[in-house]
Amino acid sequence: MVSIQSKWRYLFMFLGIQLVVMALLSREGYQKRVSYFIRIFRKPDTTGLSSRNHTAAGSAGGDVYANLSHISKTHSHGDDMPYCPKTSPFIGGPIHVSFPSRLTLEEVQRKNPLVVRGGRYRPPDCDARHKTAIIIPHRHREHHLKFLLYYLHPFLQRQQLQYGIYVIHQAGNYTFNRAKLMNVGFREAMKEEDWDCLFFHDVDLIPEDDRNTYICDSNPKHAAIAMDKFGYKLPYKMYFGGVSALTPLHYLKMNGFPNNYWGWGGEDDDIGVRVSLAGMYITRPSLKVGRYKMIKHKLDKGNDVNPKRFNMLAKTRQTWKLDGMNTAEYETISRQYLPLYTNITVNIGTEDGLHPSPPTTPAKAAGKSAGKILDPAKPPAKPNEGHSEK
Ligand code: UDH
Ligand code: NGS
Repeated sequence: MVSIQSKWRYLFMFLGIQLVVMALLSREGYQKRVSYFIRIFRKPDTTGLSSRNHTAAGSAGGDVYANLSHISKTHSHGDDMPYCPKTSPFIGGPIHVSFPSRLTLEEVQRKNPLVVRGGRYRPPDCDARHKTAIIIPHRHREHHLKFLLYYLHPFLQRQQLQYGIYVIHQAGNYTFNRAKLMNVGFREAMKEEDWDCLFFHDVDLIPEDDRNTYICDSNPKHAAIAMDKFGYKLPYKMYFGGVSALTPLHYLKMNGFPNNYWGWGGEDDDIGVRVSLAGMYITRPSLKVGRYKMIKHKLDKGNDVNPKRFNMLAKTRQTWKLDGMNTAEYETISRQYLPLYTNITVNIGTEDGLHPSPPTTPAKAAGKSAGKILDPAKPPAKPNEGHSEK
């Protein structure tokens, strides 16, 4: 006969064992071991694009590199190449975006064997219908750039575009000027190729759906309509920040972008206002497609909030024709054709001009004439093929 006392003992023992099991199950290490075994028994993904997750917004998404190796296998360069299809067969929808800490530029290069010097690509087996230049304003964001390149190259190849990636690097430590760097990027990219579309692209925004095609519309396009940091919604109706796309004609019609927004904020709103002042309107992809993940960061050193931005914005109607592409002054310091992008380093001066302090010697002054748009940007005699990890 079991006494009442020992019944209680058994009951406590049973509850104790249950508590220990529950504690074990909730430990992260245990969960990892369980998911490891689940992965072993799950079939490996060999189906490429067809296995990509096409479910609605919020899904995990597919591998941006899935099926891309098939492109190189069908290599058939020649004069009689057919046009690429209107809709690329490589488009797969949502893309999984994460930021593995061990990624290197060499790995990005290895995964993109068809990208050539300067970050250029054209589909090997068909004639691209669109030629797009990506312009990235940049300073001290090498870590973000590496991730953007990792995602952007395969993303653009999935869309069967002819493309080139230009990183416009602001030299020196003076306050950052995003919009002026875009003006530089436009001018420098157009010198090299007759691009039919330019994508002005923040370095920290990763597209999450390859149906967000990097081609231009009949009006300026704001591509980054749905960012994770805004809950995948447009923060306000006139927002034009992050990623936008204009044809050279759109760009020149609105006299490019303002040159005088030094520091954070307002320049994207000014550009948005220019669009309508020039008689155009903003188009956007759908919220489902124009999705971006932002690499989290704080406000940069050298890019303080611009206290003058509201006053300047109030005057865009009076200033847009006087300040823009027609007045952009800069000096190209270097142009490097790197394996994954063209790096253009520029002196854009300060609010007081290109050379605020007088040059030290007359010889130096003669060497650097401060005219409009300087430097015909000839490719360097010995292009630096290494990466600039400053
Ligand atoms: N950028 C650089 N280096 C800098 C500053 C800006 O490369 O030092 C470029 C980069 O491409 C970046 C873009 O300019 O993606 C826009 O700058 P940002 O990322 O600082 O601007 P954003 O509005 O984020 O995306 C600001 C975060 C905190 C703002 C808080 C203001 N109240
Ligand atoms: C507006 C800024 C824009 C900026 C946007 C999003 O207020 O330049 O916020 O900012 N306009 C002005 O300041 C006039 S964000 O949340 O990305 O930091 O792009």
